[in-house]
Amino acid sequence: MTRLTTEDVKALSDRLDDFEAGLRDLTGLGLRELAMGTVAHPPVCVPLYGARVAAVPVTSGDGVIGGFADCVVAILRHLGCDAWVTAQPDVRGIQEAYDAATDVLFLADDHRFIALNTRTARCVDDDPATADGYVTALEAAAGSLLSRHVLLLGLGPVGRAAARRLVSRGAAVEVVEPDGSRLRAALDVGLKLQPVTLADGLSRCDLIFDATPSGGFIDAGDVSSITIAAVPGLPSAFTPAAQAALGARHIHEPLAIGVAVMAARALV
Ligand code: 2YC
Ligand code: MG
Repeated sequence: MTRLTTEDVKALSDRLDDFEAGLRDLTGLGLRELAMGTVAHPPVCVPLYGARVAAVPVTSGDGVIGGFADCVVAILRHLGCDAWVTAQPDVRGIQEAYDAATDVLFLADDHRFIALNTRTARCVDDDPATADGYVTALEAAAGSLLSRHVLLLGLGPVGRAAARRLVSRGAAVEVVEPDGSRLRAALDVGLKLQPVTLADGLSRCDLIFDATPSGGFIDAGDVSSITIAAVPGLPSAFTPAAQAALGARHIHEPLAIGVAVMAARALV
């Protein structure tokens, strides 16, 4: 999992509206609709408006990322939640949130980013939420994934969740994963995936899902006017030239889609 920087989260807080406008142009969905369309098919109405949600800073490990909890709250308020950052971090912050009759807590350490519903005791993890949300965006942009070839890059926690979701949405998934043990693990659990080389995959697939922590290895010459890329991976696999060629068809940001799906999944 790539550790976000203060620059990453600040940039997102500043461009949340622009990102959502581009997403809506490409997919017809705003963050709320995308989140609801991810937690249920057909989409259900989730009580996001006015939900009391607290982001609790966590100081363990590499410590607090400046602006991280504020960015989570900015996304939640964008969804209509009554959200705030607790004054205290860690356990004091959790206690503060409970004393304030909070519905959902968001907190992250170096290993996990979760949302906890204080009433239903539901615990939602960021990795599958991010993966599923980006598959929803790719499907909405493409119209359908039924029998469409999708090139999946990476079988880490987000990539594995995306593989499950892509297969469940009817896609023919071609995968690039240099780590043989990760590839075998995915195939052993019966996931219908076609291992390919990057070159073969790029030559056959117009739909690409980047779930890798590595960046800048797909250039403008590898994409076309019909390529659509869902890129939760940080940094993006696409070079700046490729990103420019893709424009809004390069769906990429560090937190918004994951947090939106986590909130909907925690409150549904
Ligand atoms: O500010 C804080 O509370 C820190 N403890 C937060 C650490 C988050 C570490 N994880 C990441 O940077 C992200 C995840 C949110 C998703 C991918 N990497
Ligand atoms: Mg990447």
